[in-house]
Formats: sequence, C-alpha cells, structure tokens
Amino acid sequence: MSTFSFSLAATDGRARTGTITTPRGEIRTPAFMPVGTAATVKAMLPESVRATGADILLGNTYHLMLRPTAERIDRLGGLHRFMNWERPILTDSGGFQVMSLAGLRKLTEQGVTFKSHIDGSKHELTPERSMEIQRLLGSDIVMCFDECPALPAEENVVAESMRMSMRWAARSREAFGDRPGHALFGIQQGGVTEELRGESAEALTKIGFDGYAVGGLAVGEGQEAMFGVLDYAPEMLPQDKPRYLMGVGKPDDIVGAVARGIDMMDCVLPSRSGRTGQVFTRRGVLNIKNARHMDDPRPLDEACSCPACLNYSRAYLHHVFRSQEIISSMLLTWHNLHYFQEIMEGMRGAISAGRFEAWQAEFHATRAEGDI
Ligand code: PRF
Ligand code: ZN
Repeated sequence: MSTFSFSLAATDGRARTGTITTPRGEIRTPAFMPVGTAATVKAMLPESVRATGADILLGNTYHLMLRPTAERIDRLGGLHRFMNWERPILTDSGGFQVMSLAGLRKLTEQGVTFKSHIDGSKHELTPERSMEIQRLLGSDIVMCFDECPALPAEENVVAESMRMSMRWAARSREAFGDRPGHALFGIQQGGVTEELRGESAEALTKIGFDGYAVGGLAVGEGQEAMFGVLDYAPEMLPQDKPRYLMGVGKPDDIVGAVARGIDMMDCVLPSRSGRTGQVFTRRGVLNIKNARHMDDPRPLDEACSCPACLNYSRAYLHHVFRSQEIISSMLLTWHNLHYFQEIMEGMRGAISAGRFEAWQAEFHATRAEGDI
C-alpha cells in the first residue's frame, strides 16, 4: 500500500534535496507550492500550473469552508476532482487566514469564532473542526490548527500564543487520527525568540508529525530577522521529516530559506503579482505597466521558455495589461510561476551536484546586473 514518506537524496551545507512520496504522486524538494486558495490558481488551468513544474498546490480551509463549503466539495468527490488537480494538495488549517481576513474575531482556548469576510455570517474553527474540514476536502497534507501573532509582539504574548498552538497541535493530532496516505504537519511558532522556538519544536516532536512547518515568520519582522530565526529553527526539527516555511516569499527569501534547511514553501506572490503587473525575472523585478515597455519588442526574459516569453513582446504584454485584458493575468502569472519553479529546479540540481554555494552566487550576481 502506498503511504506518505520523505527521503533525502543529497545535502549541501544545510540545504537539502529529496522526494516526498504520496499516493497522488511525488513532490520534489525543495518544492514551491502555488496557492490555489479558492480551488483555483487564479488565471491558470491546472494543466498549465503543472506545465510550470508544480508537483503540489496549496488550498485554504478558511476560504473553502465559507464557499462552496467543505461538505459540498465532499459530496462532489473531493477537492482534487472538484478543481481538476489530481496531484497532491496541502491545505492550510484556517487560523492564520481568519486572523488576516475575517471580520470580528473571538479567540479562546476552544478555538476561534469569526464573521465571514464574504457575507458576515458567523462561523467557528477549532482544531477538531479544521481537521474535519481538511478531511472532507481530501487534503493530502493537512496542517495543524494554530495561531500566528503578528510581529512585533511582546515576548510573553508570543509565548502564550505559542503554548496554545502547541495544545491545539496535540488536539489536531488526536482529531486527525490514523489516515494512511495522508500526512499531518505540525507548525512551530515562537516568534523571533530562540528559546520559544526550541520549546515549540520540542512540544511538536514529542507529539510526532509527518512533517514540520516553521510558522509565524514573514509577518512583519523583515528578511534579516526572518533569516536570523531560520539560522537555528529548522535544525530544531527532525532531520528525517520535511520542513515547510509557510507563506514565503520573494525569490531571494526562498533561496535563503533553502540554504538554511527548508524543503517546502508557498506564496501568493508569483500568482498575485501576475495580476498586478509585477514580473519576476532572473535580472530582478519589472512592472509591465511602466510606459518604458510600450515599444519594446523584447520578451520579458530572453532566457525564459514560458509561453509569455516565447510568443509575446513586452509591448504586447504592456498593451494587454493597460487594456485590462484577461490574457494579461494569464500570461504574467504563467511566467512568474514558471520562473519560481525554475529557481526550485535550479536549486535541486545544484544541491544534488554539491554546487549550491556557486549557484547562489550566480543567482545574486545575475540579479545585481540591473537593466531589466
Ligand atoms: N500558520 C499557518 N499558516 C500560515 C502561517 C502560520 O504561521 C504563516 C506565517 N507566515 C503563513 N501561513 N497556519
Ligand atoms: Zn517567461
């Protein structure tokens, strides 16, 4: 019977490359997970997302429980069939999205009650309900229900929040039960305090999970502070399980995280930016809205093999963006996702070959050249 497993193929410094095996397919790590919040990676067909090189998508408990509801998705055969993505799906547990999106929230030991950002209706999420929703969705990698305080925050506030998340992690583990082929990941919290990160890692390891996320980062602390935490936090977690940095990030955040021992990441940045005209390239960021692209016959990136770069000029992409044509979101999202996956592919190859340091030097040098 196929179950969930992780095997490391090579390490280079603290960076790792390997494979997560699930009944729905393999996930090559380090992995970037495009965000498919509302059962779609916006502006992309699932087969196009796959063509960019994605092995796994992220879905959201919070959005799907409100609309179209987990029960409806279950009746329709689960999230994979519903959205026509047969490969692995990781779902976030909802608490983080409640805190950033919902109206009027009340947090207790039991869980959180909140009002929907869509219609103001009242809902409750607890560790038990989050596990039930993620099971109804058919998620392959289920995340523990946690709380993530915005930074900066007082250390005792961060400590109490982390300890509650650890009690919720134990309840999540209990409610998840034993589901062969499906994984449950714990989420480390503890802000930017090393002792709290250590306490959290110890609590999670004691409970025992199939993988471990580093949560509570990229919430206002800045890259330097985030890297400061990543200098010690991943090593507090079990070597033989995948480590997932939640909600990160820009290309240089991703590279820095992998250099510090992270195996998986997700971020809305490539897809959201695709809809706002922000384009990520090897040479840095450009905004297609800028008038300087109006007469430019060149592609976004001469070295990119995505459909936007193979077949369209910057002038065309500028035109369709300015005209608010739907193809603008489609092409720019495709390019951004392709570029993020190309970074992951490059890192996997470099780690395998034991030349990750040289790869990083080239990554940073190319971006410093300017003139994009
Ligand atoms: N917890 C959960 N989801 C998250 C985060 C977290 O801490 C973050 C923090 N960057 C993003 N998404 N459950
Ligand atoms: Zn491209």
